[in-house]
Amino acid sequence: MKVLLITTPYKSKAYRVLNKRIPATLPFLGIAYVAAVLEREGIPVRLLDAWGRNLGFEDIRKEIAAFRPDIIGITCTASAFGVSVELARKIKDCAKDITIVLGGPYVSAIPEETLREIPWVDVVVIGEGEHTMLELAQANPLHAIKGIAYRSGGRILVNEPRPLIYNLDALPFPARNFYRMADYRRPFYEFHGTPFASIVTSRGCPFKCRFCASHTVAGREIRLRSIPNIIKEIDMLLERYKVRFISIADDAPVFTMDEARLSEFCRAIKGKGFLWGAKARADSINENNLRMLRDAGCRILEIGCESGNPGILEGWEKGVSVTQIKNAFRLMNKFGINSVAMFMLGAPAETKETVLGTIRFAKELGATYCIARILYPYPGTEAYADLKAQKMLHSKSWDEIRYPQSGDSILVHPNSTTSELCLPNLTFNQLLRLQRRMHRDFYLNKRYIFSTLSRLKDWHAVKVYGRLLIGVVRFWFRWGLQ
Ligand code: B12
Ligand code: SF4
Repeated sequence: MKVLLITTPYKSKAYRVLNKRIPATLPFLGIAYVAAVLEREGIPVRLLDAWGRNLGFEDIRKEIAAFRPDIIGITCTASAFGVSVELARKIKDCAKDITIVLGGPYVSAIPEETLREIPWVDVVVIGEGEHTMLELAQANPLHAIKGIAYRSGGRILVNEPRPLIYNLDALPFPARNFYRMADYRRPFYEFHGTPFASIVTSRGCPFKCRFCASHTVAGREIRLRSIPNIIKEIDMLLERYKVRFISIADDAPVFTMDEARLSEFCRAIKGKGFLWGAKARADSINENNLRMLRDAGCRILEIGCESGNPGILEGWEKGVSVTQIKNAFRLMNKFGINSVAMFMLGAPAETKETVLGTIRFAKELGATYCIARILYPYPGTEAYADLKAQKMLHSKSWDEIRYPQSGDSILVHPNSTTSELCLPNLTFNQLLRLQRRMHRDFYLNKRYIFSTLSRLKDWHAVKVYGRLLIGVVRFWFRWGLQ
């Protein structure tokens, strides 16, 4: 059977405009892994990167008419869900015979509900999709395919789970040949315009942060690729795509916590001449691994700080303290590694005072960038279950949670977060205002501006940073302040 895979396009004009100034961030590797396995097994497959290429339905329709697939698979994260569903409906309207398959973290957590609510979707793939999609494409009987939910005789059936993929080295590299890799450029100004790519070196995270949905696909068991296998992919990226910056997209803890593996990795890439970044937990940062990272070309680390309030941090059960966070940023500054401090506002116990405390905390860290998001209670997470149980999600919010309207990044488009998150001490609009205040206070203060200016070493950097700044300010004024 012929398979067309699609990454979900943006919906709102606002994001498309912003996207012209700030290029697409990271390509979707999950669906590209699915495409790679199908390709290897001889299934006729195409992957249309509607997200990265900013495509609309008309472009997608043309691709369908040209390729005439039997199955269309669409990837689904929470923020893109509404758009994926709408796209699926439009496809079904013009081609009833095509089997529509949804996959990805969001639908993996709610497969039955997805099929119940959305009659034009035929199959939901639960969890890792490579082998499940292959069996669908090989036309195996549905009842025999592990890891799917599907319709049969007016009923919705959920098959037994598909076991996790343990031998990650046995997978082909993601089918980046379907992406216009040149369109993916590093947005941060230090590496702005640098051809870049992302890789995943492991799957699964053993931690149990209550807000995190990673486990809905990857589970809680760490599975590692071998270093030689990773190096082979990196060499290919350097040669074929002339990549100069690599983002390691693994879940935070795995990459920096296993020091022996990290050291093997750092030794293996020395001299290859590319720069890279990764995510890390604050409790995994120490002088020893920062030295290794810096010497091996690591230039930026993303740290999930979540909150500057010890009680809130504890409530998320992240297992990281404010002291460890402060220490991590102090050390990253000492070793000259750029940092992104990621925060999440809107814990059940959040008050105006706790957010203001978090803002002060963020400013003290001396991070290179700060990103504050508002909690999105993803189905499948403890946060979702807790908020539901405590009636902090309005009853009608179920719809909104399943159909967030913007289809864009929650980070920059506040309307894509459910407006039904209903905390005892803060209204949703108050949270939005505090989120804006956090960004404003972090970036528009003398200390930050001075330290940023001192890092602008050439005219190119000034131009790039200026354009980026104008783009963001315009965006916030036109769309962010509704
Ligand atoms: C890199 C990354 C990004 C990148 C790339 C996006 C991407 N989807 O790959 C960028 C920076 C763009 C990004 C953005 C966002 N992300 Co993100 N991201 C990740 C991260 C860290 C790794 C993704 C990855 O490559 N995983 C490895 C691959 C192998 O797994 P996978 O992508 O899940 O794909 C497998 C299955 O899901 C399935 N599958 C996926 N698509 C399809 C399609 C079909 C048809 C089939 C059959 C199967 C299938 O098969 C794949 C192979 O096994 C994950 C965390 C994680 N561990 O997954 C979060 C994660 C996916 N992101 C998340 C979120 C929330 C976002 C944002 C909304 C953040 C924001 N506030 O802006 C945006 C949404 C963007 C969008 N339009 O969808 C959540 C999703 C939660 C949810 N329930 O939806 C995750 C799980 C993190 C978390 N803390 O919970 N993200
Ligand atoms: S937030 Fe990070 S450390 Fe916590 S469970 Fe998710 S991936 Fe693991």
